[in-house]
Amino acid sequence: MTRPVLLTGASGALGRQLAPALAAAGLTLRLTDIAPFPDALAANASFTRADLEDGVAILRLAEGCGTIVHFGGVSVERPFEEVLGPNIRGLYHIYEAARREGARVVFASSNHTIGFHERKVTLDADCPFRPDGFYGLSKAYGELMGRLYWDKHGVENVNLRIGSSFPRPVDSRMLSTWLSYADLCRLVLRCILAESTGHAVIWGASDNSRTWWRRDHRGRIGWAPADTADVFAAELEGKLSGNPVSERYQGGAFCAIEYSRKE
Ligand code: 15L
Repeated sequence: MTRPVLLTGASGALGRQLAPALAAAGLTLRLTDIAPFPDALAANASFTRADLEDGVAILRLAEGCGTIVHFGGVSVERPFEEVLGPNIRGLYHIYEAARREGARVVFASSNHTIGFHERKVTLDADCPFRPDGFYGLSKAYGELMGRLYWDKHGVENVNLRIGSSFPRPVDSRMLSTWLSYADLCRLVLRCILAESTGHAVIWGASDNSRTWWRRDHRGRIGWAPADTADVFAAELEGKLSGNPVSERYQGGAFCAIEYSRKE
């Protein structure tokens, strides 16, 4: 039988999609977040409020779990000091808990780990990191933490380099980066159920023909996206940001935040 799954960030936009989907798949869920869980709880789910910076609380929550689906922490660009606690120290608590329990980690990484690659290039998942801010840097650290814990302790981890997961794409960039909620939920379920993963990196995007991303480790978990942003192309193709820095790089508007490079 599958051991319980701990889902952090359960009260966030993506956590609220994942909680009912994973519960409906029959998994026993422990949900946690620093904010209250706003939705009805499934019979096979419980919720505990906790701060990722509280290592003892995280260890307790992870007891007996086979997977930690880590969607908690800061999810947009913020000043360094705000990112530090949840995304750096908090991530260490997640990995220490996974090590103790022999659990797999499914990590919500982000396209902002590679945001300063230009849009004209197509990337494989083993491309160099080019973070576009402190948030993207913290996600790159998270992926490298996974690398370390797999190499040193055999802690399996799947790092989902999520593009833009929203109800629908809203601009031309998202014709390349959109991940539908349904594809996200199927992806995370496969990450939990897959026989073995090692340290894996997977682009979190639907089947978008305008994609900037190519090879990754999805073959290990048996996932392929079913949705596509292409059906929104006629409506969104001309919907540009108007900012040349945003339009040049894959990370879009995050690249333009406090951008001060001259050439
Ligand atoms: C992310 O990592 C953010 O969490 C999300 O809010 C979006 O900004 C997304 O990236 C994106 O790049 O569209």
